[in-house]
Amino acid sequence: MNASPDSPAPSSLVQVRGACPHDCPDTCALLTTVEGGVAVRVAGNPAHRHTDGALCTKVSRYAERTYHPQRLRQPLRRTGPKGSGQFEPVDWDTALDDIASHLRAIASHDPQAILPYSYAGTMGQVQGEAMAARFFHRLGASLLDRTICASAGGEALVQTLGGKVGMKVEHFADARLILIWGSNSIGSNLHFWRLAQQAKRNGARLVCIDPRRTETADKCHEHIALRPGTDAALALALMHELIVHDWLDHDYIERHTLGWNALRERALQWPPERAATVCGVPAEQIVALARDYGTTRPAAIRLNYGMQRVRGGGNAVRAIACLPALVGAWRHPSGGLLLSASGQFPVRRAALQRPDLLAGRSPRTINMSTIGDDLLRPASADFGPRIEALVVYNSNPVAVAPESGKVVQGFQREDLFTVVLEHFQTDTADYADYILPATTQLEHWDIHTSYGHTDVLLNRPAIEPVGQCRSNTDIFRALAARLGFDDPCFTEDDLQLCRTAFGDTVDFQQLLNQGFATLPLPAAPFAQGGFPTASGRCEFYSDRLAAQGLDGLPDHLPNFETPGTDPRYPLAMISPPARNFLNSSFVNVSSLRDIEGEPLLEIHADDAGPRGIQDGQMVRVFNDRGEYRCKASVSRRARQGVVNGLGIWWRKLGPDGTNVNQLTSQRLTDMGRGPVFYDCLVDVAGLPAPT
Ligand SMILES: Nc1nc2c(c(=O)[nH]1)N[C@H]1C(S)=C(S)[C@@H](COP(=O)(O)OP(=O)(O)OC[C@H]3O[C@@H](n4cnc5c(=O)[nH]c(N)nc54)[C@H](O)[C@@H]3O)O[C@H]1N2
Ligand SMILES: Nc1nc2c(c(=O)[nH]1)N[C@H]1C(S)=C(S)[C@@H](COP(=O)(O)OP(=O)(O)OC[C@H]3O[C@@H](n4cnc5c(=O)[nH]c(N)nc54)[C@H](O)[C@@H]3O)O[C@H]1N2
Ligand SMILES: [Mo]
Repeated sequence: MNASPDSPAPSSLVQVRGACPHDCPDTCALLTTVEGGVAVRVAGNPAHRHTDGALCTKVSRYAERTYHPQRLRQPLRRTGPKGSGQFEPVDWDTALDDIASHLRAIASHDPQAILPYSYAGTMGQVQGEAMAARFFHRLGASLLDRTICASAGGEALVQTLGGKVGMKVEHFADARLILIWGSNSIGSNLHFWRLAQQAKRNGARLVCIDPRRTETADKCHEHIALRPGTDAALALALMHELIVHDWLDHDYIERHTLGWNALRERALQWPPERAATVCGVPAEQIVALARDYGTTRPAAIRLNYGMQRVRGGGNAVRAIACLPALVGAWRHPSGGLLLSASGQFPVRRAALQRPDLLAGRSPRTINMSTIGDDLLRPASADFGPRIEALVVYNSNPVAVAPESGKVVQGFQREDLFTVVLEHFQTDTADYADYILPATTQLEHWDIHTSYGHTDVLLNRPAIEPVGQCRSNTDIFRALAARLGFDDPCFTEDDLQLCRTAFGDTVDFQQLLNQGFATLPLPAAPFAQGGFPTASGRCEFYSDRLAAQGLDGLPDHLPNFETPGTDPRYPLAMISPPARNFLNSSFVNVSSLRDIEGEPLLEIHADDAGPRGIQDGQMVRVFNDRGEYRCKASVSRRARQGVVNGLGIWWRKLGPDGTNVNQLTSQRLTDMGRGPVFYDCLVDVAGLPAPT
């Protein structure tokens, strides 16, 4: 069976090149084996250097997910009360006609009462915000501020380096020191971890900076288990040591940075002993890390998003992003920092999303991270109209948005008209008036950027849509036709949209032939400075932040909810993802759920002991926002004073119909208006064993 990619073989066995659609820095190249029209195997494409033929456990189960017995196969209309999950099948015309007439009626008085709600269920440029954005722009619907994941760190990076730019990931393999900062690479960035291991084999030292003793921390030479939300204090103390020991690259600082004197003054206020108290780690560990960082060349930082989900998340990312310039690490291809590479891709967003269809209207913007409060808000001069209709695609807000008690209350409103485009009847779909069955990545075209490498990937459909499923684009085209939107852009097909995404900047023929194309980028992007900031320098001090009334220099901002400030809730809770789930995706795939077992709260023996909590006991985790029940794991993965509520379970698959977001708050980060999932105080109590 020697099938060649994309071409039928005699046995009707074909291999189709694709791209993993999931929200993960790795964006793998896929090779799907199709036999008689059925996808029998989804594997990594060995021809793609970064994927190297290997997939994570989750996505190697993508065929199981695609043909899952509970996959939605036809449109459904609600028959029971909101949230009851009772639906009846209807045909597409009935569903689309009725949805169009509801939207038309609302738009006739104020289209801003309609809100799209989407995130990165697929990261595709086409099935994400292309036809959907055109549709909502033409309608004049409210705009959505897509903040739920990365906006604090993203904004911080823009304010410091000038964009979501940084090291090329492949060069990590040649670094001598790698700080893995706020990331569980083995769980969430596996293909980077491969490079880090290569570096380790070549003698590099790996340091993991994370409150949780993750699988990644286990495999690094050192683990710095700081308290959540204290990363800026650590970074400032590292700067203090770089200054007092003169481990600085004065020439680089002089030529390529802005605000050095001011930053120097700030950092000198952070001796290691002060940071040690804030971070809850020994001062000697900070001093030793500073020595390593100041004296090892090349030194690379793999920053990720885990550390920005707190009040001061933007400031923390800014403080860390200053470090490579101080030691001149950028001079070397294997020195510097990588948080996100997404700013490197020349995506033609305006051509895809067509904001010109707003035709001079400027609708209000709703922040997706405060959807709980916003659904409950009445009309007012400040807020504008009450939200009357919600169209959800590529997201599961009832499970993933903070303070789910409020989110559920909002979705429960009988006067809210909700449409959900989905693969499965998720927690969110339970609250829909209509559920529309959507295609998966095996069934549609798409084109992909990445935030962890710098290749463009094309995804070809491998199989026909399952059941009556239709792609997101197709559904929005059909709604546009019903609403009489006659701009020719509403009839473009998905392959045209794939071509539009990059225009001439990427060789589309190469994408068709090979499935991926590498962006031509320099090896050491800032070796000679040239940061994409207004000043062309790495901006330690930011005029733009100062003009917004913020501190122009990075500083440590304590969490909103700092342990010790409320005696009722002495424990800090973070809620990073369980390794075998992808946010709330895959929770319903049995083979993966079986590995995770059940919702867990990791707790340190010193915190479990006084509460009488035994390993494996059911516990109640609670604060003023709510209560969540799960199983305690008395574990060395938790540091003292911090509990880890692994996410993100479907509420309805948890023991009490809630998940960890029942406890998280809707407060926002210092920059980027992002959520503060890991800035959350709780207490925990054991529950009696069921008799
Ligand atoms: N398997 C798997 N992979 C995923 C995902 C998933 O759900 N599952 N999600 C994907 C998505 S949407 C994203 S955005 C990326 C995220 O990618 P990462 O940001 O790398 O996410 P995590 O691996 O969860 O790493 C976050 C780590 O930060 C730690 N952390 C929490 N608070 C702090 C803090 O205050 N300071 C520091 N230094 N560390 C802290 C957590 O314990 C956790 O280990 O991963 C993607 N990949
Ligand atoms: N407590 C806590 N909460 C968190 C986080 C945390 O660490 N802790 N992490 C946060 C982060 S980083 C993120 S990114 C968000 C993630 O939030 P979401 O982006 O909502 O991610 P998922 O939960 O994976 O839900 C995506 C949904 O999109 C659907 N989908 C996938 N592809 C398609 C498609 O082609 N068409 C349609 N119509 N649907 C599709 C999937 O079936 C899935 O149900 O959650 C955030 N919430
Ligand atoms: Mo995310």
